[in-house]
Amino acid sequence: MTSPAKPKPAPAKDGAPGAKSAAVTALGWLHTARFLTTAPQLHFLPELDVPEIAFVGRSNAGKSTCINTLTQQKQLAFASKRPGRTQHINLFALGKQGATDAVLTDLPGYGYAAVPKQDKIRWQQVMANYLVSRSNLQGIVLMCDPRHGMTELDEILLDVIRPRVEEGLKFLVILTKADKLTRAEGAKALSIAKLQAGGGQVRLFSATKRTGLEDVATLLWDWAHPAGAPSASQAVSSTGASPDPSGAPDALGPQ
Ligand SMILES: Nc1nc2c(ncn2[C@@H]2O[C@H](COP(=O)(O)OP(=O)(O)OP(=O)(O)O)[C@@H](O)[C@H]2O)c(=O)[nH]1
Ligand SMILES: [Mg+2]
Repeated sequence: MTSPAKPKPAPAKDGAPGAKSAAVTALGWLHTARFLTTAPQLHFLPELDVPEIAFVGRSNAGKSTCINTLTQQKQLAFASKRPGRTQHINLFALGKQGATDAVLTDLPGYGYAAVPKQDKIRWQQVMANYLVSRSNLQGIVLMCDPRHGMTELDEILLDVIRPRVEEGLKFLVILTKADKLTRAEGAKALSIAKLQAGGGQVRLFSATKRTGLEDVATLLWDWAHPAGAPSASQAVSSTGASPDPSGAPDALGPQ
């Protein structure tokens, strides 16, 4: 008996014939994103058993903008010129309605100078706990503005997640705002970040020019649909954390 076929993007190599259709599948999947829930603290997050992909990085690096670009939605995640815009952990469900097969997590950024030191420390602990203990975490996307390079706080984060990456957690460094770099600066930033990423992948990305969009989308699709994994489950609805079928935010809404 054959198992039901699952949409599988062909292997994505830039320029390869399958890359385009893989990206179309991946972008279509990402476009299904809808607000799931928001939590001020870790223990308010629903337990889920679908793969979760977290976006982390310094405040203002472009995490929320990247999520909006990947999902092709203008205001799914709140982005702002003012650092510190995202202050809660916001979850977005992916997959056809009623068959959520993955979740994207937009985390508040770290390193925002105006935040009191105590709050910074508290947040670093919350985030470290999340990254270390979230059992359905499948991958981490570290957003980094290549004009600033990897900062001390990024290095701390790398140390926190290293054991999980060694155990198979997927890891991608996105060098954001690539539109602000010349081609040579981009190439240099890429090779430096590859040295620092310790086994993770690195991509240049621009929300304004859509640089790297198809490649990153395909990568995330592959993370969430590893070969041999069971097909999309009803896991989210079974936890009672089912998204509103209308796709509308709940009373709290993302922060
Ligand atoms: N030029 C350019 N600007 C970008 C890009 N991505 C994000 N930005 C801008 O960077 C600023 C911060 O973007 P956000 O997406 O809010 O950053 P964030 O990492 O979510 O910030 P916090 O929520 O504070 O952690 C906004 O003004 C965005 O328009 C990009 O690819 N190119
Ligand atoms: Mg944000």
